[in-house]
Amino acid sequence: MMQPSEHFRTCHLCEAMCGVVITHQDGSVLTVKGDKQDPFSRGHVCPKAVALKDLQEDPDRLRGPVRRTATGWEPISWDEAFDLVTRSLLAIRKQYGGNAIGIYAGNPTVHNTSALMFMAPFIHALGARQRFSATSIDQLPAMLAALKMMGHQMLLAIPDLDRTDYFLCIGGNPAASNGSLLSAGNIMGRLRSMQQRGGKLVVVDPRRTETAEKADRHVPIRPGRDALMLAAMLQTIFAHGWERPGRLLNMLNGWDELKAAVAEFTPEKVTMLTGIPAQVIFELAHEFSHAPHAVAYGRVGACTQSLGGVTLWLIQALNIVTGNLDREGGAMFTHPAIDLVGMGIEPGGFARFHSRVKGLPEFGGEFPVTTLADEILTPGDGQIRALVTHAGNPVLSAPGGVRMDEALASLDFMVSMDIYINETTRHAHVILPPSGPLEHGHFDLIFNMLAVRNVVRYSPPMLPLPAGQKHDWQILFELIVRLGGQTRSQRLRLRALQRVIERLGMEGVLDLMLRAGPYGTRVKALTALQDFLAGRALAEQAESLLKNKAPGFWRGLRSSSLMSSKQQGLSMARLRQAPHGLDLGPLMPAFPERLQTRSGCIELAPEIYLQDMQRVRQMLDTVEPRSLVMIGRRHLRSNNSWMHNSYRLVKGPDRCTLMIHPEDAAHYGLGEGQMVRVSTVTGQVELPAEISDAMMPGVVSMPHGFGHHRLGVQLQVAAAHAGVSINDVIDANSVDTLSGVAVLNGVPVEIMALN
Ligand SMILES: Nc1nc2c(c(=O)[nH]1)N[C@H]1C(S)=C(S)[C@@H](COP(=O)(O)OP(=O)(O)OC[C@H]3O[C@@H](n4cnc5c(=O)[nH]c(N)nc54)[C@H](O)[C@@H]3O)O[C@H]1N2
Ligand SMILES: Nc1nc2c(c(=O)[nH]1)N[C@H]1C(S)=C(S)[C@@H](COP(=O)(O)OP(=O)(O)OC[C@H]3O[C@@H](n4cnc5c(=O)[nH]c(N)nc54)[C@H](O)[C@@H]3O)O[C@H]1N2
Ligand code: SF4
Ligand SMILES: [Mo]
Repeated sequence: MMQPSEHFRTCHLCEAMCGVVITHQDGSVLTVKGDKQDPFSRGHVCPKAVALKDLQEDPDRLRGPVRRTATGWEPISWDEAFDLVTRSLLAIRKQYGGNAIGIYAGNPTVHNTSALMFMAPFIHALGARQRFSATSIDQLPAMLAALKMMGHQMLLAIPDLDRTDYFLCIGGNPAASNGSLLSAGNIMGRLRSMQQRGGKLVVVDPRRTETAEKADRHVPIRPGRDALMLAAMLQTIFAHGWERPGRLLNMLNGWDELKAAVAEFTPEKVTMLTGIPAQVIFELAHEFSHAPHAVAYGRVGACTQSLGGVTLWLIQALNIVTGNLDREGGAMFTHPAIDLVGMGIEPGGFARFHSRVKGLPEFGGEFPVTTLADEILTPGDGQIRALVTHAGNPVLSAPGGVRMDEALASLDFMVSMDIYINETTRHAHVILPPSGPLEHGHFDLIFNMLAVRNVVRYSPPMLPLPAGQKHDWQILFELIVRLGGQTRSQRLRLRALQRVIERLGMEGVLDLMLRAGPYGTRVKALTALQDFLAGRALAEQAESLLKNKAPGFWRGLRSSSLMSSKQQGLSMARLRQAPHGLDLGPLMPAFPERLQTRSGCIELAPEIYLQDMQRVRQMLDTVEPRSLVMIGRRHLRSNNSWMHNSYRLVKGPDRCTLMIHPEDAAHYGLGEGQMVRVSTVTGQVELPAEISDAMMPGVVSMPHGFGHHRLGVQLQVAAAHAGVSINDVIDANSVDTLSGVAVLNGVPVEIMALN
């Protein structure tokens, strides 16, 4: 028996990047605790941290490739699996072209360093023209606003929580989610500190959430009406001369257009529609514009609704008009150690082309996942016949789950890179499972860009890669070689590059990126590597990398200097000496230097939003029947659809309930715990009622990520806490017509009490 040892790493399960200390012995985890020496999270963890053990040790987690046969799943060798996948995909590509191949990348892809790093070249090699991800059921409107206003989809403004005096939180519930597009170790503690400094937390949400309970003010709002409230706040600010853009004024386009666009939205006019008294909107506008530092922030509830696009724009407009963008205590931009914006990854694009069946706009080259089933089920040129999924569970996570199930079952070929046989992957012909969570290194390429401080940390693998297993990137790279080389010589080049990267390891690639970054020695010879990782011209880049056009790359590979600490600046060696992570300082003003717009100015009133305001204006004149509407909900002990197989997380009272206000419950004759049927145009589900005055009357709430009863799912614990899937009753046809994001909140429903 070995002595127990300690391992320090970042928990990758949500965006908060908590440092954890894991004690382990002989390959098994003994304890998982908060790492008090982590400068970012200072020992904070949530109950999900222990799930690192449960995931690593889960007997249901796949340890090797499997193939679906008529009689069940059969283990196969990696070679057989890669052969089968390559043969099937190439045959379909040859017969029908790249339009017939689709890919869906799910949320954990962005929490998995090596997968994220090699996803773009993989997509390039695959030649998939039909790309989908969780973006279109999540943060798309925030990225669209960044693209249109700041010129780059990744220039997301982060609330400077530690220095603000007023945090206006719209449609986010950090007490459950731990913060999103807002990485902040111990976010609730940080908010408490703000309140202790005399700052105010204001929560706009149809439910009095766990965050709202802690707030100085909770503003209940009718779902989907945030744009009206925001327009009225801006109108009030302009009408009273409370605007003060400060230094931003010299960097702005569109001031007058914005002012005109909100002019008719007086607080009185929006009161009926939003359910917010005019006086409250007036007070919010006054407080926000008079606070020394204020920041408005909108998350899932603000994004995934029928006015998600304009809502996220108006939130940023509010920050700008009050001078709170790019300013201490306002909404700021990070200067990350690996700067994807500075590295020149694609700024992104919107509506450059449209989806085949429904004509929905692409965003960043992707179509909304709400139309994935249409693209699979609708015959014609460009119909998807083969699908690749990576770390995604669209059967549960995307609207129209029942039809998604049908669509996936009809595919000619499907391969999933995933750790489980779940609601989605059970349709795959082959599953290629990557290494367990503690068997690979971790570096937050994305969340360092979204954090309230500039931080950086590397977590080495805690356990060696078990024999016969592969990391996400190794799976992706093998497929890059097999699918990406059109000719023999191209394949040979890619194979040679694969060997180079095998030797470098993910750590070596990260080292190069760190050294090329703003805190490194600024090795500038990485263009070929960057182009490769951005998915541009694979074989050519392999060639130029191999031809020594990237001296830094080779220097790193050849000399032991790669891991030596003599290097100046930030490197992997530096990070290895700082097992608790490094704090690189508070957020700093970034504009105009980091602005990426063509005009060099912040675009305050992009045309697409001005046009969409028509839709918001029309709402002022329509009288609509008051129907019951449904919103979503997250719980601290859950994580989307894939962590219900940890008994420690799912045990306790049933969390898949329909929350309903007592008045509504009485109206429908519903008692506590009684089964209730929820129906929409799409379908129906039945679940227990949970009566709560935290709900706004007229609004019910159901969590997502449940519905594990589906036949063939191999998740023992989850199946015993199956619940039902909200996305079985959410209409996949319902999208924000501007951005294409799914409408997951404010969904009209009918309910009926069952006996
Ligand atoms: N424990 C846990 N943590 C998670 C996750 C998880 O599943 N569980 N998921 C992770 C992921 S992928 C993400 S994207 C983040 C999400 O992070 P958050 O956005 O902070 O999380 P949600 O709980 O979805 O918060 C959305 C809130 O919007 C409210 N809402 C619904 N409709 C409306 C509306 O029309 N207007 C307004 N103003 N509010 C509305 C809901 O009541 C809810 O409180 O959390 C991440 N962290
Ligand atoms: N109604 C409603 N629907 C929603 C939401 C909502 O608020 N309401 N929220 C939406 C949001 S914000 C999101 S982000 C999406 C999430 O949607 P998805 O990303 O589609 O779903 P997840 O539940 O995150 O599924 C993650 C999958 O990744 C696998 N996995 C986990 N770790 C790894 C890994 O390291 N490598 C690989 N290869 N696989 C791994 C898991 O087994 C699981 O199959 O759901 C969305 N759906
Ligand atoms: S809040 Fe919980 S799930 Fe998120 S990083 Fe921290 S410990 Fe992990
Ligand atoms: Mo998400």
